[in-house]
Amino acid sequence: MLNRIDLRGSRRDPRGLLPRAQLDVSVAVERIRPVVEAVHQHGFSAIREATEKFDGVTLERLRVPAEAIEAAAATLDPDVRAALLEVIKRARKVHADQSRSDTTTRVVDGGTVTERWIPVRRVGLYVPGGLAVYPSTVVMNVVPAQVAGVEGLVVASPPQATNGGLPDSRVLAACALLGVTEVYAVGGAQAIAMLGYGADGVDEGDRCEPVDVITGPGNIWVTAAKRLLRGTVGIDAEAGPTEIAVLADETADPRHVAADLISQAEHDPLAASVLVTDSPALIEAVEAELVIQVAATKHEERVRTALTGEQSGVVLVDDLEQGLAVVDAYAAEHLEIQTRDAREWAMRVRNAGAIFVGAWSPVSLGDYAAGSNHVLPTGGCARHSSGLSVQSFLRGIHVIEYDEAALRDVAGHVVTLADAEDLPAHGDAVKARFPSDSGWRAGR
Ligand code: HSO
Ligand code: ZN
Repeated sequence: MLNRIDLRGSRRDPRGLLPRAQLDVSVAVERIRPVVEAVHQHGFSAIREATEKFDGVTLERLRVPAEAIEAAAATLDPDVRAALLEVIKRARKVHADQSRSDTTTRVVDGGTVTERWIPVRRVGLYVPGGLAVYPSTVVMNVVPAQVAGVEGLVVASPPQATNGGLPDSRVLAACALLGVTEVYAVGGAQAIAMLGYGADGVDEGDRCEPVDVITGPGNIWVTAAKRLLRGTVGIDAEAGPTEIAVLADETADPRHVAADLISQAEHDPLAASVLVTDSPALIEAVEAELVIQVAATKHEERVRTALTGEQSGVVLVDDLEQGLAVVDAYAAEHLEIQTRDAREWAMRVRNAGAIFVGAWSPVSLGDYAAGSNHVLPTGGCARHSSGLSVQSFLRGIHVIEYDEAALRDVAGHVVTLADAEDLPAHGDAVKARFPSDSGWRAGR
């Protein structure tokens, strides 16, 4: 079922040889530019028009009424409620440990640099609709923002024709459980534009103030809109279709490997499932399992499309050393290590959104209940970006405070460097404070 790539004996850089869909966000950016511009200029009427066109819903107002959020919480299935409360608890535990405290460095006597960590004032969290509904994503976005101390938390999620034009009721219930009351029934590029520029709805209480940061996953239109708005607002890493890579040796259980590959393929026909192994026997066993398990899975068609797509495949390597180089080059959103001495191999990985170690830590655990965050960099962005965390919602500000003696002490170096850069006015700004002093060079 999976494409096969045999890298045994190859010494080439594996980067260009691995399966990965070529998603061209820049084409999507041009397609959604008119929508974003229309929302910027016309606000509600443009949002309404786009929502009619893309979601088949006629919006009466932007904001979801408080009663609708409360009603969603009240009618939530008790098992789903219990599960959400447990995962909120676990996520809070992990994210609380990411809190930053201010640090003050005494550089010299009378000279300090303090780093203050200040939360972003207002954040827009995008929760996708589409093929599935994602109350878990509400948790993964809201928890780190709350731990960071963000005051204004806003959720936007597409309206569902099947829910009276409101976002999915499980998404609304998750908002209620987390104490989020500002929710907008807007999806797609129009939601990102609304969050970035703000928009007036039908009355006083229906206004969306612009946010400072937008986070959360979404389809290619959402990603394109985030790229367009970047700069106007901060955004988290661009999210593409979900990915799982499994680094496995002959000790891995093929039933588990197959199930895990299928689990992420379930998200999207464009999802990527990649197995990297040094064991031809494991490949055959996993393929046999895939035949059985794919036929029995609920979203068979979507899963089959994802697994047989160019973005998925199995990579055969000489040994785990080469396998490690391959998974590092791939930089998967999710990487499972199903090998002997899994923890040791995991410790050597440099590039991955999140790493799942050993037989008992499947990606599905992290998707919901490990306490870790599931908003992770895709498409190789794990080489340079991290998943969502408390840090995503904080800014570190340096506060510099020197007294007269400490400034005088270093003034010569400032003047020297200012002269070296041919920016003498920089040096003059220091000299002006010491009019009776002269001979500002060489450390004086
Ligand atoms: N695997 C997805 C997250 C998710 N899975 C939500 C299920 N629900 C991206 O990390
Ligand atoms: Zn998932």
